[in-house]
Amino acid sequence: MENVNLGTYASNTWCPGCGNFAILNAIKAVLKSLSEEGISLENVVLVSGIGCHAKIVDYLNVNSFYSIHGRVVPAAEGIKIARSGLKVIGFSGDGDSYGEGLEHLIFSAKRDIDITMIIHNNRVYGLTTGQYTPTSPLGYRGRSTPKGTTEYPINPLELMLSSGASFIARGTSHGMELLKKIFKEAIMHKGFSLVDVLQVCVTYYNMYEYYDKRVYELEGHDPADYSKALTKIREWDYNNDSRIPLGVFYKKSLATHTQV
Ligand SMILES: Cc1ncc(C[n+]2csc(CCOP(=O)(O)OP(=O)(O)O)c2C)c(N)n1
Ligand code: SF4
Ligand SMILES: [Mg+2]
Repeated sequence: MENVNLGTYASNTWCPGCGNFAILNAIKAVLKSLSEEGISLENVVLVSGIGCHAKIVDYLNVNSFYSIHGRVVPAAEGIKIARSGLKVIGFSGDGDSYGEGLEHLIFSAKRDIDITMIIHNNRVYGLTTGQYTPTSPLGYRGRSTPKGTTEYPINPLELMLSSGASFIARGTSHGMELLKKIFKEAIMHKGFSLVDVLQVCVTYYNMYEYYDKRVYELEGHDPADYSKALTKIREWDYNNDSRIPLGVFYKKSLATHTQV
């Protein structure tokens, strides 16, 4: 077994309490367990965008590519197409992939490219100090919307389902065990997988209490059933005050673009 040392020399500059720590710790645990199961970490490549989330690649001693804003998907796709044996994991933000890079996400899902996208969805532009994003709720007050947004958020999981994504899941930064389980399943899935993480930004949009009151894990849900996946994905639309389901909403097996 290879000697797994995932730490790096970079000092961590995330705010204390930031939900990014949960994602970092969960992915570290998953990479260690993949290595123990015989998947060499030399065959794993991480890709990130631009934002607070993107620093995650600085904190992991694994081959990585720090890309530009909104372009995690094309960088990840390029790596996967050139070296189909690699496991490629993209870390992106809600601004990064649901905003500027949205078209890439849609077509990668449509083509079912065998990559994993982990979205640090804090529903705010964290790095640029609190502007609203495509998943901020109606009325969100931030630096660019002091009187509150006048737009409804998109439901990114509904968009991914209709675009053809073959694995769709959601976790939160207060649920490490679930994150580990979902990340591993997403990485092992053959095809395009997306995990939306409700990652709390304690500095610009602290939603811990709001989420803690509403989240629950899916039970007895059949992820192979498209209609049921759609119903569960629509239960919470990133704006209403309903309960928030977590877990794997949808999973299907296809011959992927890189296999045909
Ligand atoms: C092409 C381009 N457009 C805009 C920016 C400015 N910018 C840097 S980070 C960022 C937002 C990041 O938000 P998000 O992706 O949600 O990441 P977070 O900081 O919340 O993790 C923006 C707009 C940029 N660096 N490059
Ligand atoms: S600004 Fe928000 S997302 Fe960025 S490090 Fe701080 S708490 Fe985390
Ligand atoms: Mg963000």
